[in-house]
Amino acid sequence: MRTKPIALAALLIAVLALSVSAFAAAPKSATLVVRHQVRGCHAWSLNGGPYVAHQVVRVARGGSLTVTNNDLMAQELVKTGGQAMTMNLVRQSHMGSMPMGMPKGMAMGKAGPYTMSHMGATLAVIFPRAGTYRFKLVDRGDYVEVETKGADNELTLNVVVS
Ligand SMILES: [Cu+2]
Repeated sequence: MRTKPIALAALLIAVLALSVSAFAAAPKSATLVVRHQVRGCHAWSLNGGPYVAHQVVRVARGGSLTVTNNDLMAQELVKTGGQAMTMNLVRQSHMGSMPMGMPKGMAMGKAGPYTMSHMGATLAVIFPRAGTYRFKLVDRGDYVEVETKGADNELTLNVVVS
């Protein structure tokens, strides 16, 4: 049987679609930066984008997300859904020599070992499995008294790993 031109066209479209999806593969890494602001106290930016309260991040399986805390308070990234992944504090060396001492409101009993507890503290999260992961950022206490306007933002994050 002779292949009809329409079938060839469909095949061509399928091949094109495949190559397009290959180009659109999830990136190997992403970067979030947390900053302090008067309204809402804090917000975060994905890969240099706008500062907002909720972020959706896409990374490839085995990829990593780096979170840097430039807020005026300690912050802890807490997982609220999804499979196991690994966290590592990659910049926490100022911990012992932090001039302002431990954050005033920081409850060490509550704060986990991966709390980013100084300005510039950076956390690396690695996602070995595909799926959707949910996180929230939990305020673990100000380094100094901070005045803000309005209710504090609740920072939330979905990471889609494919
Ligand atoms: Cu803040």
